[in-house]
Amino acid sequence: MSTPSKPTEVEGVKTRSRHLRGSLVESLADPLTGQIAADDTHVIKFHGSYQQDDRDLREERRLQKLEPAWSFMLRTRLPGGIATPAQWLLLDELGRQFGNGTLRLTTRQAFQIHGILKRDLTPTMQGLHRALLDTFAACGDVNRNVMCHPNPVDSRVHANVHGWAVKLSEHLLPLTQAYSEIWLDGEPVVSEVEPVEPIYGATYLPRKFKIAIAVPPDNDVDVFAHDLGYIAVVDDGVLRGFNVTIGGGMGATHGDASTHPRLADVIGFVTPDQVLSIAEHVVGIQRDWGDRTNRKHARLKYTIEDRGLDVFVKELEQRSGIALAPVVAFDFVHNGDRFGLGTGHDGAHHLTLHIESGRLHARALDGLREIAGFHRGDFRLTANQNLIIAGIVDDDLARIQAIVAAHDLDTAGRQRPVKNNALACVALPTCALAMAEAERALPDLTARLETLLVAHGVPDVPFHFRVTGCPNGCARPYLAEVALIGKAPGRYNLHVGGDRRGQRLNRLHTENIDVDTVVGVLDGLLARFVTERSANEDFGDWSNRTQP
Ligand code: SRM
Ligand code: SF4
Repeated sequence: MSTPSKPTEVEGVKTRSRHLRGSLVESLADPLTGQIAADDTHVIKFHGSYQQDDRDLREERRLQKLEPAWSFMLRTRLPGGIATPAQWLLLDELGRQFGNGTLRLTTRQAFQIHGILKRDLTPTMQGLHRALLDTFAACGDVNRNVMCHPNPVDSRVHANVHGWAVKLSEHLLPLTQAYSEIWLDGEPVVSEVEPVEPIYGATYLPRKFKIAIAVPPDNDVDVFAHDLGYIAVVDDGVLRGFNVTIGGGMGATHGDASTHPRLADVIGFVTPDQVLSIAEHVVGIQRDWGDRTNRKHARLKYTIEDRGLDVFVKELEQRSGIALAPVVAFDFVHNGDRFGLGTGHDGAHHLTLHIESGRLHARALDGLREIAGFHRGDFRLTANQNLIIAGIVDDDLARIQAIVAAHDLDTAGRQRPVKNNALACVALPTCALAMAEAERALPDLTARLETLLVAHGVPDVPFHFRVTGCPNGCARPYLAEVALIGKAPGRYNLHVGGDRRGQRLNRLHTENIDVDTVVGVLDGLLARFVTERSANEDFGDWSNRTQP
């Protein structure tokens, strides 16, 4: 007789954590080490931070018998990725003062500050709070940052849709006071009676949970990669409601066939007043049905596969009391960003800047700080690690453009069809899970692939290229036309065959190859592509059609 599986260790940590407090206060106060207690490394994720060590220095410090170079990454909760100039200035200041001097724009429209020492975590959190920013629930087994198409074109629709991203984020925020207690005022807000978490319960979710809202024809948020998605249905500038998607996810583990990326299913249409209830009950079902015995099998996508989509949807309708209406037809044309200057329906200007891998170094930060000093609109992070300076008034346009040019802020290049659409996850040196380089390898990789395009006479053919340092999928690589997925130092799995709308998963083409071999294999594929492609056929479509 098989014994029932036990809950994972992390479930125990959550149970013991007293609603996400753990022993963080004691860990932060311990001056003898730069790290925190083992249990707290799980608890602190719910507060938006990861303990990391600089992997470039790991071996050297081991030889010197020093503890690893511990530091913390902080990730903001920023629904829809919108920051005011005041918030920008503060993020810039905190990144320079307490971080490693860079800011990182993520694939989920958040800011990350890397390299914060333990003793600087509290002042950084308090600094963010001064700008009305927080990092609560940006990580951990809860609903994360809610993504939303930044829609620089139609501000009426954007304001409405973005409002739903904010409401979803607030509605699904844990109720524990642990965050303000630990980071903000130090006063235990709750001592005798533990707060009740009506949505999450005492052990929160089995695993992370992600929501995105797309506004067709743009699928820049890659809505099918999320646990829960909403596809806006807009008629003549008016938001009618949303098609609902469930069960998307990217993460996989090399050599474990039971793990895999999955595209979400579109299950029906809801009106705006039903949005929060649907989210709450999808989360509730996952809380009750999700696998708490195996974290690799704990995402909603596996719950749906194990129970069956129909069973899940029936349960959702029953719990929410909402009968989903039939799916409304929708059409996505693109999951990238459109660079350069655009003008919205209200006449405001929006400048979309390409930021390679979302990493802002000193020079770019200097330029953006100058702009934030007088800009009267806002800053919008895209799901493709890029930045929109949005809502520029006529009077400021020339000045902003001059600063952008002076600081080489827009790295979108002419004749850079691979670079412009590429994504790379952070990977080394901060990511503990990286098996290969990603962000640091990207410039060389895109340049080599573009050289190939030129050699084959198709220099203008864009292909969506994504690189990750491991199979967890942080740059949503399984949706790219061409992807490299880290296997070992300098070695990758090559995937081909995704589309440019984020609606098809690519497939493994060649396993465990070095970069020279990657270039060689793509050289061969491009040679065939240029002769075999049908009129205007994309590389992803061609490779999906022709490659096994
Ligand atoms: Fe991610 C873990 C970075 C978006 C799937 N991700 C990590 C960690 C925290 C590593 C760790 O657990 O120790 C990475 C921190 C690296 C660093 O030093 O900053 C990390 N993930 C990122 C970011 C910064 C990548 C980027 O270059 O922008 C993205 C931050 C998003 C944010 O602002 O919240 C990021 N991660 C994603 C996405 C894309 C998305 O959500 O649209 C995915 C795939 C979608 C999904 O969740 O299915 C993703 N990250 C993962 C996974 C695999 C989860 C799974 O279901 O198996 C892990 C590993 C884990 O959770 O155990 C992971
Ligand atoms: Fe780290 Fe892997 Fe995510 Fe890249 S894909 S950031 S290597 S966990």
